[in-house]
Amino acid sequence: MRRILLAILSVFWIFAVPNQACAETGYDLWLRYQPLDSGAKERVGQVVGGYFTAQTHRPTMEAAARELRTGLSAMLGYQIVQRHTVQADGGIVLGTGESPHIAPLGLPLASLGREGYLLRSVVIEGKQVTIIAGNTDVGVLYGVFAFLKRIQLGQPIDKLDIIDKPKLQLRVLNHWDNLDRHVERGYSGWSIWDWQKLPGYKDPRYTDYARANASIGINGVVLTNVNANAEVLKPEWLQKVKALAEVFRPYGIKVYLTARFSAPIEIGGMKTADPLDPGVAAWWKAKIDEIYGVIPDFGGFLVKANSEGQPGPNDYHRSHADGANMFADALKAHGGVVMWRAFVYAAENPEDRHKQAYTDFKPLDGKFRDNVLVQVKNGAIDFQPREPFHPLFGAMPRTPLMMEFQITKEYLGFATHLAYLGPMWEEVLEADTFRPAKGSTVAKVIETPVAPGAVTGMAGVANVGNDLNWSGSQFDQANWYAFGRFAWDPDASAHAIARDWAGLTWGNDPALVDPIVAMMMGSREAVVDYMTPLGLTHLMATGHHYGPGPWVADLARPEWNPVYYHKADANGIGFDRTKTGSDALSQYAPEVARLWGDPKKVPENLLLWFHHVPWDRKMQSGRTLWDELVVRYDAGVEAVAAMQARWDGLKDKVDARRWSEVRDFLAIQHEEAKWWRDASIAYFQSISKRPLPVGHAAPPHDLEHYKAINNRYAPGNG
Ligand code: GCW
Repeated sequence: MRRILLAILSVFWIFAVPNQACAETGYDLWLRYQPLDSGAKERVGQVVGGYFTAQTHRPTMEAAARELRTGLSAMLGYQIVQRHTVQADGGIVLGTGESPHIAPLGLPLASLGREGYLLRSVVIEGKQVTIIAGNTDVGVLYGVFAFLKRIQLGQPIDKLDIIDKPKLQLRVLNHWDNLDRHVERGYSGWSIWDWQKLPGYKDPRYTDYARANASIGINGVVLTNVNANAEVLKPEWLQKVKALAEVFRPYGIKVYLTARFSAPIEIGGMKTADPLDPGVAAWWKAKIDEIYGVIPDFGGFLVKANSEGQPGPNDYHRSHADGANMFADALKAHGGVVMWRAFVYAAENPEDRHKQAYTDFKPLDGKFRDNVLVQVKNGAIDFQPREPFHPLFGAMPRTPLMMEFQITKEYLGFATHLAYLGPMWEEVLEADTFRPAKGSTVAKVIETPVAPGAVTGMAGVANVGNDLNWSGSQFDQANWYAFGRFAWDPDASAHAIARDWAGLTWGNDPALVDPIVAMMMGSREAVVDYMTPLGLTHLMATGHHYGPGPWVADLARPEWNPVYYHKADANGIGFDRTKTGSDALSQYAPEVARLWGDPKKVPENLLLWFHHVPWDRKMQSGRTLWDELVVRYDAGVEAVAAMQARWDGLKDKVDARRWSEVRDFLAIQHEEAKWWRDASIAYFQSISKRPLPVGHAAPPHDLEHYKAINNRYAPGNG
């Protein structure tokens, strides 16, 4: 009888839910829960008769149960329901160690920490049962997502014995969202925070956002731009923040805000924001107490100070530590943290921009309170397609350093260029700092607490907006996904993450996953090749950074000009950062400095980052540097054409709407890759005065044509 009923139900299901395969938009991200094929349905159905938890009426446990119900029901085609006893017919048992059904099993929960989970197949009273357990409800929620992911990826679920836990404590998205919903460096529409309708209306999208984050372990969200607006700290805005916090709380996500350093002046009516002024400290303490009165689990502040015009402690001749510690002292009582950014470079400072953050922060090691994390961008300049790792990693052994990656692709072609950032992040995380010794990779540096119990973390500048597909393109979702996975495990593999994402997002067929993963894995290098090959950097157009501008030389501050970075002249090209130049290399461990300081040993992909090199220098390929540069530009363009060809081959395997969107975006990327190649070659040739190597076509226009292109309305400008 039950089977007949289920069969009827599943027919109903098919008609009730429009066939998503025809009309997917990308809204469902990697949580698509597509119907399983009949074999998988049978196998999974045997394991998941229903689910049981003794711990009801707890918001996070309910979120976990809801996700399980939604996911399994959609994949199996019939409703999965909650059982009232564990023995009903096997199935899934959710709970923490205190749950009466889990406690007696003697599971190794102690090793899971606060957020880890365990998936284990056991037999209870002759019935096969799957345990999804954690020490906290959030651990259970993460376990549910892991379990659902296994099913989506067609992995076995009948003999489970899995334990997993995050290696970093704070796994945080940084939204550069302004209060008017404009997103700085946002290429996916407006901010998803509809401030004007908050707190009255909580868009259901906030819940889907929280689900997506929780599914990859993200546990914190900074709601506001680091170029901060003090208004958000006013009481009426805190009510809006509170409403978001309430939506996120069941998903284990805390909210954070950016603190504008001059807020005591701007909204507090004070004359100064000097961090050592007792009145200023008291103002912040009162403000922080007020925030916790509204949002008891508020996470803390992210601060950009004395950088790009933002106010900060240096305005009062105080150090970054003085500034950070003032916040830290007030947050400490509530368990909050300060994420203090090391992205500083000062106007009027003639020092190589590469060196300035290290110069400022290294002497402050050991001077920060223990609830301060110094948040360091992956490289010393600014989220470029390729940068060597930031010299601060490993150089501040007494200070928690938090990695900051940029998920939104400010310098990698915005939303339309397919660039999977996994390999870029992996490259940085795997890099050996040699501090204190060989093997101290950047991943190790950020994973290892500086003292027992000290805080650790990773931040990602979000690429989420109100576009239907969240991230501006289908493939940019992969970067959000990968960020979560690396924040959970900085030693993860970009390739394995790409495989998971492709399987979840496009379907599990290897005929689909293999070519998609191949596209993804080569995509970032393609961007490097057509934008900034061989260690070149920051050659983007002014302000919006959309398209090439290597010729730009007229901006107020030297380090805003591309010519500052490439230093091309009649003799050669590249930035000398050895002893004969800016000596930025001396900020790295001697082993690293020796390797990168030797033009014969430095990897060619960083050559021009560290060396000014003659145009005729012989490269590993046997070509001259000039010829090699041209070859790289063309390789980048060809790599995009190859992605187009691969994607064309997948037409019958991908739902029509998403397929066409990707096809069109790849066509845009191909045009823009050519634009980058042509404009760059036209410009550098005007300096190198060398002919193009045989077989490489001259740019179709003269240099003036490329210089005249003006995209002043490109999105996301600061
Ligand atoms: O990359 C630069 C961006 C700015 C940004 C800044 C930062 C938020 O161009 O838009 O400001 O970095 O990271 O603070």
